[in-house]
Amino acid sequence: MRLPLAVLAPFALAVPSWSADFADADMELPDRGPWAIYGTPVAVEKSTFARGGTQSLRVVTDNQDTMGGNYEGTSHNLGQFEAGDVLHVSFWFSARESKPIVVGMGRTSFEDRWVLSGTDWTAADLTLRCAQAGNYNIWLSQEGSATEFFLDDFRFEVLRRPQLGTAPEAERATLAGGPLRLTLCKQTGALAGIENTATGEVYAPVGARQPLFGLELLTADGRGYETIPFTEARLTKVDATQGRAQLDFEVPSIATTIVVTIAMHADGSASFTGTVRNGSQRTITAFELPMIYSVCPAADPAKLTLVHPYVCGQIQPDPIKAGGFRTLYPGRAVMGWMDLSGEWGGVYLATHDKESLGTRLLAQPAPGPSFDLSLAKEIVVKPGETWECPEAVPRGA
Ligand SMILES: [Ca+2]
Ligand SMILES: [Ca+2]
Repeated sequence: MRLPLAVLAPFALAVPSWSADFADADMELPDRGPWAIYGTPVAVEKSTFARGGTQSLRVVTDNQDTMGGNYEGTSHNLGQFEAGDVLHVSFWFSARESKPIVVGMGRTSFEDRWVLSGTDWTAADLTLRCAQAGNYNIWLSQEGSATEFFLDDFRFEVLRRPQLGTAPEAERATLAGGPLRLTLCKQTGALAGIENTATGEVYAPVGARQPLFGLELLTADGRGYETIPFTEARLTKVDATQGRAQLDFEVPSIATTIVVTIAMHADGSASFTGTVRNGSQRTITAFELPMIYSVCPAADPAKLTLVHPYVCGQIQPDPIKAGGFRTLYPGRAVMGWMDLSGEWGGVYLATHDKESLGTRLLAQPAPGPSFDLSLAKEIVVKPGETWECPEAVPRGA
């Protein structure tokens, strides 16, 4: 059945909450405030050597009597978050003799770790996607030798995992070519259901709207990156048949348009392609398509298996507990695909890219419990330019 072409009034999803609660971010409190001592540093104290205002935080380590390996320094609580929330911390540091510092983020251990170095005041820009619900911290420490460094002007942003609500039944379109059946929300362009009609499994709940794509841009000052979530995109036109859909979006805040085409195939696969037309004054640095969110291709989530592309394909049993992965291909990953399966099969997601652009692959736990899978291309789309996103293929197997 061919659904009629519909021209929609712009319909925006709820705006995500960016929170910035981070006490003493500018280090101007008179005392140490919320900056905790961790391990056995020599000093964690305020200093008048400041990047902004009149104070910074001075951290001195001696690499002696340290706990948990070589680490010691200062830490700051970030707060309570859910699986799938994205924490973005930026700050400035200055380390004596340009010695590296190590930054960790996580709940009770470094779930991600960065080694930073620079001369004079240097900007740092770190992002962690929470793999589990819990209370998160940031630790700032030495690498493996005594050091002295100064910290100032922190900024903390939280991109909560989107809650997009339910697509009204009258606004759903169903796409299928083989056993993979996708449901789309014709109001928002959100994906709203993934099923395998061969096994009768529901991989992602039908009706529950999930994001389809995301963008990343350079900030206005060119020093950092800003994520534009799917919730900022408005669907302006949709044309859906059973085997194919074209969705036209605009992102008013950055004057950019995006066209996503989905084609369904008899083998149970789907092809996602996109066209991004950058009408903003900033450079677009990444385009994420598709986002295959909230999938659980298993009756028992503990029976999930994740095949991810480290080395020759690593098999991760119980990936909800193990935390999944984020990686870059080519890079640490040697293959541009991943596979999440349960008792009877599952979802395979691959990039088909002749240009071999850098591809970020993500498969990480989400509430439910379930998994969020996505592919993102690292690109440079300058103001006024148009870019064609190579094909990405999810398949129900
Ligand atoms: Ca300051
Ligand atoms: Ca020490």
